[in-house]
Amino acid sequence: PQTIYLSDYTPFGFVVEEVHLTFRLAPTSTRVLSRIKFAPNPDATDKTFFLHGEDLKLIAAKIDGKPADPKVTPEGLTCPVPDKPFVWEAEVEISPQTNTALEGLYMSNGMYCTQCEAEGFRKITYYPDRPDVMSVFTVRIEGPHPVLLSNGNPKDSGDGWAEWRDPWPKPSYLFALVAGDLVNFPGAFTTCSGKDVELNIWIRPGDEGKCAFGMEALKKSMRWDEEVYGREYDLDIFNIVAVDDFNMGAMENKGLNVFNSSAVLASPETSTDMNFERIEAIIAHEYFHNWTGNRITCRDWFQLCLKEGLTVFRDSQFTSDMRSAPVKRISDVIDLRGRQFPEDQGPLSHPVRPESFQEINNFYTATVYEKGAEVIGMLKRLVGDEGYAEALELYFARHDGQACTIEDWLKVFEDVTGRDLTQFKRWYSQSGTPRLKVAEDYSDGTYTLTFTQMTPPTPGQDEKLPQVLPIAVGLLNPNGDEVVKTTLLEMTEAEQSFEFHNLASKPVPSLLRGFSAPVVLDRTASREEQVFLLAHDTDAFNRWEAGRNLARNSLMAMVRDGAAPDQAYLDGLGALLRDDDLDPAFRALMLSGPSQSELAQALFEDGVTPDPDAIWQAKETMADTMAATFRDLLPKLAFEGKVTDAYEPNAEQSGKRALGAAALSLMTRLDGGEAAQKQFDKADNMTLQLSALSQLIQAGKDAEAVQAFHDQWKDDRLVIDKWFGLQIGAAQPDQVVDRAKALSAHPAFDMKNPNRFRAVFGALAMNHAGFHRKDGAGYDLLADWLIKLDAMNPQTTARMCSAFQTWKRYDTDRQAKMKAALERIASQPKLSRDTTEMVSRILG
Ligand code: HT7
Ligand code: ZN
Repeated sequence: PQTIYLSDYTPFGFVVEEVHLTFRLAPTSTRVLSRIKFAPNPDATDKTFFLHGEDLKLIAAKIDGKPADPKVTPEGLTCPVPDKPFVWEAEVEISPQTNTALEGLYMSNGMYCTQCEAEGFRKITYYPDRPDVMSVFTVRIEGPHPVLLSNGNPKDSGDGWAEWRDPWPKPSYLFALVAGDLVNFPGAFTTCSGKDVELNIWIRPGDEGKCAFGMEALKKSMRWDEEVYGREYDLDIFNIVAVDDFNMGAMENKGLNVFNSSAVLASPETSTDMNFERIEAIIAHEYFHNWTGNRITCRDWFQLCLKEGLTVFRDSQFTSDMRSAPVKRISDVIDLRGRQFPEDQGPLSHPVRPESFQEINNFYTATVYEKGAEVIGMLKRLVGDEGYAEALELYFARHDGQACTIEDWLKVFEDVTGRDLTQFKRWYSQSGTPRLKVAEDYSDGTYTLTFTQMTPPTPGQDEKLPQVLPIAVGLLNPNGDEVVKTTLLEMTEAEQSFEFHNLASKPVPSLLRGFSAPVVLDRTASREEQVFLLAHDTDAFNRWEAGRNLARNSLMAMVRDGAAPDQAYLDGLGALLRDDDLDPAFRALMLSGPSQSELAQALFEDGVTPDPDAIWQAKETMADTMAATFRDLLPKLAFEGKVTDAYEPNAEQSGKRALGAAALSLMTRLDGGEAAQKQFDKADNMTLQLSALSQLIQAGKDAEAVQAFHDQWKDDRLVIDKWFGLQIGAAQPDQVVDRAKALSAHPAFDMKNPNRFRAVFGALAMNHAGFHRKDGAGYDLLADWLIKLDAMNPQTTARMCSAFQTWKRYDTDRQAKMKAALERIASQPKLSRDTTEMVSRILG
């Protein structure tokens, strides 16, 4: 496959002044007629008229009304064109029904829908399918469907047809079309300047009861973007459509967002608190793209973090405002360490702004999204809230309607603050997670912190230069008082010292507060110090971090040396759990402990080959010990989960239920599932029902409950996804592979549906000890199914290959088995470009 380089960017030779599209819908023979006004681009030197196009049957092509003479290849066409403005017309035929890749125009449950980001529009018609070509679109849809939708505002409609016009110039990746037998859940919003906007969530009949939460989330997002970023909505209508078959969470098409149904539909009976929170965040994310992505888009796909990092950062701010800021920060860091760190520390490591790719779909990664958002968080810390607000104002004013680069983005910050961001820009070009070492000294009232930063080599980048690290630090005196409030240290050198004067005694440092930079803090703080911070730190994040460090160190010692669980950790944790003034959600997070995968990585970095079975056993022992230690406390905490008010998916109630679930999980170890069974029988919402089912599965007391759950929910596809996933995710390691095999033979398993495929095989890959079974059966099973899926859906297959990205962590036997599985995938004769690239990068 061809490699594309950032350094090769050149502008397209033509501007597109106007696009008219007509769709004559038919499942296997949709006709797409395009009429596009092109004009020579004065800023371009290469004047080749190349239009992307894939899997298209060209019926006719004309230039200025006369037959054209295009040369067609599998990637597109070239054609001689006049050296002046001209009109290109083409008619192509496509087959949405057989499009199982879910890119371009495809069908899901009889409904037509599109997914064009990143390069799906070229599967709809011939077009310069690149984000820097922006144009206004008019779309006519013809088909026997009650609902015919596209971007922008409705223009006209009649029996079996509808026309839409989007007045805002956009790149082709934001194009969308939906047609089908849908019903709407309506809403309305009046913008800050008094414009009325019609809102709709379009769904399959029967899903009307699952839209109210999404609609409220949309309105809250619209208001928040006005209030916090001064961004007003810019069309008469905003449509959201729920689709069952979808490769990712959702898509921000202008005025017509398309959502995976799991990312928008929710009801208390069928959705968990976590589902509600995720839905609120995704709706906000897609809505925020209207300004950060759509009005200001990316010049090329290397700049993806320009829209994604910023929009993730904005949706995190939104969630922090709607819910608890510390809990959101802790959850984001758990997610970053769980998904982005392994990526950045393994063979798939790439810069936030990559410099080359074969398949852009493989770069919608945790690095581009989550590390991209962290980089913006650091920038905001460095320039301050006011500087950030001013820079964003300038960004919107200067670049509205443009396709931009990271250079444009950083320039607004430089112009507003007068800072030189040359060194900061390394965050966009250097891959890998920096490691930060700390040494301390105290003499004559002066406390000195000396930091050393080092980023290990990553693929293609052997040498690393020092990066700008904003390090938020607070100092506590030995009786727990904060003697230095949170202070931002700006580290720019490989080694740098910072002094604090006039301290009566040696303080205890609270470092990297709020996780102020996405680094690994390599510090062997004493156990006493961690216990002290767990009890006293005023920074909620670092308080949690101290507990997490204690838990991790204890678990590592258990795996490595067969040590017993650390009593000091359990004592400190117990004190927090008993503190009713602390947010239950925070206490639930304190109870959760590091994941098996995180422990595997930590052991690996410590020079110990991680043994998944030993890690699993250590976690079990720790949980058993916690259950015994907190025996008296658990019923009270579990009781917190039984909120007496009517169910609300708000932060307060969901925090109590999260603490209740954590307590129930420990109680199950003591009562063999009695309390869980009671909760399961009585549950009147999915959060309680699912947490109880999870405990019953873990306790091996699940036969009846699993059947009852299935019978109750067999007609609800989103709940049945949970049913598939939980039986594998919560299973004992030795049962995981067999269960995944059995469930993949279940009549309701449908590999064409990404949600269902991920429910089974995503759960297999996520069950650490089950997937890494010594005999390699987990690896073989996943490889078998990825090979099958690749022929249908390369995008989802390639993403799921990342289950193998940590293969070099493990013992030689497991390494050999994982390598063999990867090589077997790689050797498939017709493997997609997506999967080929992923597997070869993982193999290195
Ligand atoms: N901008 C979107 C990214 C995306 C996508 C979404 C659905 C299916 C395939 C996709 N490829 C890329 C989603 C977002 O970040 O908001
Ligand atoms: Zn996004």
